Amino acid sequence: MFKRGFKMIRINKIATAFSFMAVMATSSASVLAQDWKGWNIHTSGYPNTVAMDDFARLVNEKTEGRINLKMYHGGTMGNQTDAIEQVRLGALAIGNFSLGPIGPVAEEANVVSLPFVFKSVEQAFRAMDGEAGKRISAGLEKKGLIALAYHNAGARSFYNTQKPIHIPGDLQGMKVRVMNNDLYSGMISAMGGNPSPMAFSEVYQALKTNVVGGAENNYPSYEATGHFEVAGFYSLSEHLIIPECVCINAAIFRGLSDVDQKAVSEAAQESALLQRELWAERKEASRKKVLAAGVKINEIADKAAFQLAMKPVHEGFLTANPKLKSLVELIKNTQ
Ligand code: GTR
Repeated sequence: MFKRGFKMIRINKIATAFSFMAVMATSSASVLAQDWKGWNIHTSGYPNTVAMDDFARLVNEKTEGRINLKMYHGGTMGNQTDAIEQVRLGALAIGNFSLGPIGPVAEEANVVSLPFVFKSVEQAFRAMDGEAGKRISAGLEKKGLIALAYHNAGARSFYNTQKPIHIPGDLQGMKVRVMNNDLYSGMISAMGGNPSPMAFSEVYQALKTNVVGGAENNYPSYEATGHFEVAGFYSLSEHLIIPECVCINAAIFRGLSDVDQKAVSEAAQESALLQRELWAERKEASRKKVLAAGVKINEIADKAAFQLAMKPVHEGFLTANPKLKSLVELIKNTQ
């Protein structure tokens, strides 16, 4: 009796020990495993979409399953301005954002939204990979966002439903959709147009129903959204070169172990290389597709006239943000 009782106690103890271990295993797994949500505005097949899916796969692989990132593409988790706030708050962990709509919340990032501040896409990346990029990333971090990597979004040009644009005056009286950032509204006003800030998802209908007469974007976005079907004049002003970031909520990133921080950073860097490769291909494919669809593309012989028209925009910005002067100079002086 005594012996059996003793055995029972031992069995019970062992069983308790096992269930304790099981609980520990599950709870430590749930402490370690994190489920992240990621935001992306673009649809299937777009360079950023492919690269962000690759990023999610690499994050999972490199953290050995400790982090699962689920990407929500096509802006299904809300418009970009709202999504930036969601990532800053940590409701979404990651966003693939244009620095354009981030500018109003992180002043250093806003310098890239000064029209013609970069000389070319190549020079923009040299600046972003150097000291200027560091200062912009530090500015983002102060606002709760860590830029893990930068994507290429080429150069943006004007397109509209009516005519080729050759000189700034051609935009006189035209209602032009812009992203949410006062610099872009100022840019259109300085050319005599009427700026209309609007979410990306609304632009197709707005062009189709003549709510706006024009908009501006790079070739891949102009093509992927179908805007070329309803606005058939694309004029190569290349007035804005806006890098895009793979941005993570700063607190979430800082909460990771050193090993996982490294894994997530590497995943972003690697997938950004893929994005830049795919970008080059897509830019050409999109150009060909819109041409074949009958879009009238025109070069702009005198870009200096557009640059001159942007002088008050630059001056107004620097008067309001004198401490950003050195960053603007740093960008302009990048070879
Ligand atoms: C695209 C960019 C998007 C979004 C969009 C827009 O080129 O990749 O993030 O900013 O332009 O015009 O709203």
